[in-house]
Amino acid sequence: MTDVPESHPRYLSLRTRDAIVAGVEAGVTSVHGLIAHGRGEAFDYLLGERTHTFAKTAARATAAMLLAARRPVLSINGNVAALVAEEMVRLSTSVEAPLEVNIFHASGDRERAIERHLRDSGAGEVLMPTAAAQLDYIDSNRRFVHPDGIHVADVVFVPLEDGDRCQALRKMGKEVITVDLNPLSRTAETASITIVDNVVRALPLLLAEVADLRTADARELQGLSAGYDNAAVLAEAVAAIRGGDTDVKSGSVETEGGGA
Ligand code: PTJ
Repeated sequence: MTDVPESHPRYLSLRTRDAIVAGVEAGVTSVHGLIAHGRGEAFDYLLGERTHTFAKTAARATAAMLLAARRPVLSINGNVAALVAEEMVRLSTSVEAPLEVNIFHASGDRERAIERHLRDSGAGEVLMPTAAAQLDYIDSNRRFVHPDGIHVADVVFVPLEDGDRCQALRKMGKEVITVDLNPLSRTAETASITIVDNVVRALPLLLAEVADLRTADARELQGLSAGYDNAAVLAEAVAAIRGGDTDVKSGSVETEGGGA
């Protein structure tokens, strides 16, 4: 782990890097995950390493959609397991959605390491990929799913996703929710809801939104997700990156992160 002091302006960013490196060393995260993380860091830097209003809007719609879903499933890859395993386990309990391991870079050893890591983080049952159930419209390793999980889900939460599976899941008629710091990615554009924020900030925010909506009735939940406009949220994120930061005018939600 880094010996950078807490007073360092990039402390949180460096701690998050440590978590990804530890994930690779533990066999949980792919080495490709380091590259994906670096790309995420670049976008986070451009966003000021803080949660914007558009991310809060998307997180609230996500909470509503997950709570209203008939069969929600939370998909876990190597980066998500390294960064937010405990938060994903808590989300699984609070929205009653199973956790399912699903990775892009094929490795049975890594799938089992992710499963162990989730259990060490408090998970009960963890659904694993099978050859028995496969997604349509996709050829990568992500097509292998669990017959009682992603295969039959109506809503799939897929943080840090690659575009192919997101498109395949949408073609199969499922709602897809993602967390992606890049508002221009195929995943961001294809998903039903995109939370443009660092997953380490987005998960605590999402858990708080779920707690807040826990007592909402079905009509309120339905209204929140039906009234959500992903294209508008992505346009606000792109504007923030280009310097037309809407939060500067309307007041920011949260200021956590290393700062530049
Ligand atoms: O464990 P595996 O084999 O499933 O692999 C997982 C990765 C993430 C390596 C794989 O899905 C992949 O290659 O993803 P991509 O296509 O690089 O896309 C990852 C997206 O997540 C990119 O748009 C990044 O900007 C974004 N991203 C990276 N780190 C974060 C992030 N978004 C939010 N929070 C982050 N910490």
